[in-house]
Amino acid sequence: RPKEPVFMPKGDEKKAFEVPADYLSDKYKNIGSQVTSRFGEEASSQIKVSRISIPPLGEILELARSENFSLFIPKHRRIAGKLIDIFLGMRNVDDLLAVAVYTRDRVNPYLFNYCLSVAILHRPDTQDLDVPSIIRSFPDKYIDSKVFGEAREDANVVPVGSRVPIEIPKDYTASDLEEEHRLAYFREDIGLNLHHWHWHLVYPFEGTRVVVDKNRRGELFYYMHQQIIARYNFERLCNKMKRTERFINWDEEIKEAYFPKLDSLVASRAWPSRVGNQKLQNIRREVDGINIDVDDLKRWRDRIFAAIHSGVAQGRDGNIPLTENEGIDVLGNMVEASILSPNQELYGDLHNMGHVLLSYIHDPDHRHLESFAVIGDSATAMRDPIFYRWHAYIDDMFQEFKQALPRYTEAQLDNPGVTVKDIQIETQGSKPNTLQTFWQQSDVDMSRGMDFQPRGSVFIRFTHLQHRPFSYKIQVVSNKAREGTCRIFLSPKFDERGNPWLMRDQRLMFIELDKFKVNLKQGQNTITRNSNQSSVTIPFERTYRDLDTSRPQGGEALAQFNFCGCGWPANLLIPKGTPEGFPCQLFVMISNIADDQVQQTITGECNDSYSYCGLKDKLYPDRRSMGYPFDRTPRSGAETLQQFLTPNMRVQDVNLVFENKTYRPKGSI
Ligand code: CUO
Repeated sequence: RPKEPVFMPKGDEKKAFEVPADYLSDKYKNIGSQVTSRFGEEASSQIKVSRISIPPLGEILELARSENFSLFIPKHRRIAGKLIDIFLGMRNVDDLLAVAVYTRDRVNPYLFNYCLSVAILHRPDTQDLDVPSIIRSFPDKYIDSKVFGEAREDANVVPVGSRVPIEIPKDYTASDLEEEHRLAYFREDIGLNLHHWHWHLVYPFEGTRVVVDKNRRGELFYYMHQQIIARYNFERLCNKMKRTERFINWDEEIKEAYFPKLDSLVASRAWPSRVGNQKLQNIRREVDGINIDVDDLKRWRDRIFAAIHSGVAQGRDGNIPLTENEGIDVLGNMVEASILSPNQELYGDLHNMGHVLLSYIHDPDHRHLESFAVIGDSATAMRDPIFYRWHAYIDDMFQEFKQALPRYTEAQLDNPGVTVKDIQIETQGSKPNTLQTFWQQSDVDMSRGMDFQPRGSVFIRFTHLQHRPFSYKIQVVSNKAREGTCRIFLSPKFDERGNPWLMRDQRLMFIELDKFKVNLKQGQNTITRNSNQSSVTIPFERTYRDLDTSRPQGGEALAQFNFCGCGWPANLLIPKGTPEGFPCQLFVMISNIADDQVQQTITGECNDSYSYCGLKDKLYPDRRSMGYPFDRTPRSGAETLQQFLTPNMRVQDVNLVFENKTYRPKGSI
């Protein structure tokens, strides 16, 4: 069994809680003293938990401790909302600790972990507490189930100093006979799935308004997932595959299969697989409180398209126009759907319920007593190829709206007086304008998520994509001293047939690499920027590490640190490329600061992955529509990228070379 999540600062494993006797769950009541002494022996100090009157848990207890938990299931969401409210409603940290200790042994462990994480992220008095990385609490959501047997063996037989990392093979979920398996390195990247889990933790779609109502969250839902699709399609092209097909016909068989080979340690069950050629079915699952038809999805879809085409949403209390700049935010909340949807009775819960229908495709009426598949959990959803087909469909709805917007005029793109003269990528040991990728192995300690004696570190070693660090060197001439925003994107140069793109298609292929403010002086300027400064990514260590090992000190910094577990994993900043070199186009633009700038003070150190994750408790720090300048259909006459360019933009051909070699880990995390 996994050790259940314990929210204690790391390094404090020697501390024990002194718990009021009646807090112990029934299971432990009669053996309370033995339980206490088992863990108490190791403890150097005790934390006294106060005895408070615990609010009734009611429905929260209906999700058994051994079941799986998914935010996409309305009943689970509802009870999560209740538990979050209980945690948020506690008067102070002592009371929060008391109720957390009380609930920990009673409620479902995944539910508990999620709700307490949300509460810690949002309570003003817990900003100096760490949220442990989910990979340490529940490694079973990320790692081949075989590993745990080996780990248990190691922990029992091999002394701590002599353990060698347990290696997860790079190809364990399928063979090369399955074409989709070429993308497994991306879909199953641990950091990528951690990012997605973290994003949804930071932007929940249900709960009290304080937790949900964040600046431009609907638009960010659209943009972050649009970029996932663009990046996935980029990787597909690198692997000589065409772009992913939208899952548009919901009566058609789904050809993609997926066998996750993950075991839920909490539920003691394997995550269900999906064989090829399954069809969506109506769901009747009393146990989960889900009664939903494929036709429900179709009705919601049609109503959403009606809103897009009329430019107006029917709100609960009157019409809401889908305006040029804010319409996408309304639409994001409507499609997802979040509680900020203008009218959930009418527009339903399309995207979330799509996840649900897909996740129960193998047992729609619960006759086999099976739980949901990986697509039903934000921690695991990105592993399955169907995730991308579903989100390609969702993105297409957003693009339908974007296409109807007025096109950017040259004046809205240009920055008069600013000319980008030259761009160069410099990678150590490579020719100019070459990006270099390769396989790298890393070791991560899994012992926190496993409860067996004797303890001690148990490392797993996994293989992931990586790129050599590089820098951009950008030459800009300005006719006066000014500020500007430098926006950097990358796109494949050719489509899957090897033809140059039309701009209306290529605009959807641009992946954001970086965005930052520049101070230009009058005349010639050289801007140098390193790849590890990207506004898209977080450093590799932060994705995996328990956030306390190298953390900055002080409450403010820590709060930022928790939030910034959200961020694209740095190892996937650059797509894989090909051994012979994959031709790409690097796009750089210096936009006019007058239309970019958001007036606010940004404090704290961790504001380094705002492109996909925003800033904690702040406005999204770029006033333009997310994805600018590629979020709209190009103006007429700009059929190709070259024709699209204004003087403040420039494109450079870049060669993306993959070295098929695996580098051993330098150190462990
Ligand atoms: Cu992130 Cu569908 O929204 O998984």
